[in-house]
Amino acid sequence: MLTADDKKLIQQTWDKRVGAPRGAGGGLFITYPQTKTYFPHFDLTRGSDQVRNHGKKVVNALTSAVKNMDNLSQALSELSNLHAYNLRVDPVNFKLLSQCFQVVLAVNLGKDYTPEVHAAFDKFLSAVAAVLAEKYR
Ligand code: ZNH
Repeated sequence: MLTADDKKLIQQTWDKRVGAPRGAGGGLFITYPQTKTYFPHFDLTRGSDQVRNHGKKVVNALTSAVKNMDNLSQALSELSNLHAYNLRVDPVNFKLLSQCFQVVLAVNLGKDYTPEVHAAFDKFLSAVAAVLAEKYR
């Protein structure tokens, strides 16, 4: 469960616009190349239009998740359908992405990446991943 303090930290960090989520996508493809198999139709060259557009969509989705932390299932319900029924992304990949996200966050925040920030994002990203994966069977 996200505490009130967790939520505040996430909101504050998010508002600083650290650009973490987009770096995380690139990190995902480099660190876990198997994740590229979900994007056979993409030009995965760093900074390609497709990669940038996709990054923007994911960031927008996460921004709306940050704004709706008390209501994640509802806020992400369409995305949940998409990932479960259409894309069929193996849920393990959500963990990998969260990992990359934390690394980029740490690099961007430097000393502001406190254990509290780390823990809050861990919970938040797990909650997002749980919603995206809740319709799998
Ligand atoms: Zn995902 C898509 C979000 C994870 C894979 N995604 C997508 C989108 C969004 C998202 C917003 C768009 C939609 C539309 O268009 O409508 N994701 C997301 C999030 C997350 C994710 C938030 C977490 C956190 N994904 C993921 C992973 C993977 C994926 C991990 C694998 C690896 N996605 C995907 C795909 C797609 C998507 C494949 C489709 C693309 C195209 O465009 O085609």
